[in-house]
Amino acid sequence: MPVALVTGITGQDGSYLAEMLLEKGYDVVGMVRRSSTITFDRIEQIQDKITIVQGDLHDQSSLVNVFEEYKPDEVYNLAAQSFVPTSWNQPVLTGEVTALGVTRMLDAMRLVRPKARFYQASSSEMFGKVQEVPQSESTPLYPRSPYGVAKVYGHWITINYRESYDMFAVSGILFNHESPRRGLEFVTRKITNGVARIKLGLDTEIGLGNLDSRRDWGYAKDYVEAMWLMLQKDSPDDYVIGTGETHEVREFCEIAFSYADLDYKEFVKKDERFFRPAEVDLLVSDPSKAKQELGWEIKVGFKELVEMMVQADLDKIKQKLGQ
Ligand code: NAP
Ligand code: F7E
Repeated sequence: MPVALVTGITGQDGSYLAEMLLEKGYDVVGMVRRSSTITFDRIEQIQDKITIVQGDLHDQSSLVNVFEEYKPDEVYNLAAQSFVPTSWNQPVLTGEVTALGVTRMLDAMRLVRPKARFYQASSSEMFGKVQEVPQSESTPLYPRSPYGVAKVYGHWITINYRESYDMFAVSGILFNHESPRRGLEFVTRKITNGVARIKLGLDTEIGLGNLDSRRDWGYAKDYVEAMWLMLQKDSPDDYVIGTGETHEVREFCEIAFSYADLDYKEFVKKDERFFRPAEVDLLVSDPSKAKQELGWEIKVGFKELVEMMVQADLDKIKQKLGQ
């Protein structure tokens, strides 16, 4: 059985990717960092089917050890400090993990498993102040946060290792993708969880920042399929992955609240704390290369995604309340 190493397996994408790889017959090795409390909520259901190994993107020797011990055929580098606002408060940590962490992974692979295939989780945040609409693989990069800057580094070091050492190393430039497993601080899950809490009488409002910004939101489960497809190609290349549609945060609110028969205008309050020092106003992908070369397309559309997330939060909270 081929062996896949997944960093960031406890995160949203890592959990969906691991499930998909198990279905495809891989031995899945998930790298987790040590913490005083276990953060395995998203992988509870597959814990006995995967191998969990400790390692940290800060620590080179831990990465080399993982490569030596498990000899992966495919490596999915999903671990990162991934929350944009935190990147202004912790810019150096963000650079260490989200930028230099990629080099540590690539270098461990170069030394131990140079023939393995490497996937880097690049991001539409690299387009930032967009230079072109829609954004494709050739759109110039203009990041607007320390997170975006760190991802640009990770993106280019992946290309550099491919070109310098002839390694099979690729980047997926993924636009925002969400799910019921999304972290609670990201705007989509903050809204859907808030709607469920308001509907069930636990809260009376949600404080949000910029409702005007526009994002290209898709379903995370569709996006992990694209990661795998990129590593099955004959030759390595980078791909934009998104829906090709863009929606305002306000529109997300409208659909989420109306699914619960509520009017968002009554419950969404402006909160200055959630505005950013520099904003990414508009993201919209051109995923035509992925469609043509990978045969990849979304299965879940925007409205279905929003409603799925609200319903999942309603179910989760009702279960907790014993309803
Ligand atoms: P996520 O839910 O925030 O997961 C991040 C993962 O990284 C977690 O498993 C976390 O572990 C791990 N991690 C953080 N610091 C680490 C370190 N120093 N060493 C080892 N592991 C560490 O992120 P996601 O939404 O699944 O995204 C996956 C990747 O895709 C990230 O690189 C993200 O930047 C990128 N991306 C995401 C999107 C999106 O819309 N979701 C779009 C484009 C790119 P803990 O559980 O211990 O915190
Ligand atoms: O913000 C606005 C905020 O934090 C989306 C990460 O996965 O996708 C994600 O980054 C928009 C922004 O995601 C609130 O100003 C308004 O314009 O959900 P978000 P993000 O910053 O787009 C990219 C592709 C990644 O790579 C990242 O890892 O929503 N917004 N009010 C708010 N955002 C938050 N978080 N909270 C608010 O209250």
